[in-house]
Amino acid sequence: MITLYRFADDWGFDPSPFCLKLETHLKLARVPFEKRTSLVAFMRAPKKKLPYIVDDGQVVDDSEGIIEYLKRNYGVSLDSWLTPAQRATGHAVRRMLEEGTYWVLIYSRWVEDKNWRRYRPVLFGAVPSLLPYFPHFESTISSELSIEVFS
Ligand SMILES: N[C@@H](CCC(=O)N[C@@H](CS)C(=O)NCC(=O)O)C(=O)O
Repeated sequence: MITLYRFADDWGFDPSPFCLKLETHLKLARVPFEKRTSLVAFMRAPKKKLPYIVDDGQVVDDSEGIIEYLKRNYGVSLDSWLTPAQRATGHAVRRMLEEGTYWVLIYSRWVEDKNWRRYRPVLFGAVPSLLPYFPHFESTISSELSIEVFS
C-alpha cells in the first residue's frame, strides 16, 4: 500500500497546499493509502519537502511527479476527459497557483506577525520535536521567499 508522508491535520486538514492536493487526488482516484507524519520522515524527504510517497519500497516525491507515477503505475487519470485546450489552461492555472500565489500564502503565514502567531503552534505544536529545527525552517523559508520575490 502507498504511504503518504505529509504534515499534520491540526486545522482539520493538511496546511500544505501540495500535500492537500495530493491527498485529495488519491481520494478522488480511490487509491488506497495511509498517512504518516513524523520528523524522521520529514528529514528523509528526498528534497526536504513534503509530500512524498513510498510505494513498495520506491520513494517518489513532488506532488506532480507522484500524480504522474499514479498515472503510470495505477492507471489513474482524473483529467483524461479534458480537451487539449482545457489541459493547457489547467497547466497554466496550476503553475500560477503553485509558483506565484503559493508564495503570497507563505509570506502571509510566516512573515505577517498576527498570522505567524496563529500558524506557529499549528506547524510546530503537532510535532514539537520540529522546534529545534525551527531556525533551519525559518532561514530556508526566508531565502526561498527572497529568491521568489526578487527573481
Ligand atoms: N513542488 C513540490 C513543492 C513541495 C513543497 O514546497 N512543500 C513544502 C510545504 S507546502 C515543504 O515541504 N517545505 C519545507 C521546507 O521548505 O523546508 C510539490 O509539488 O510537492
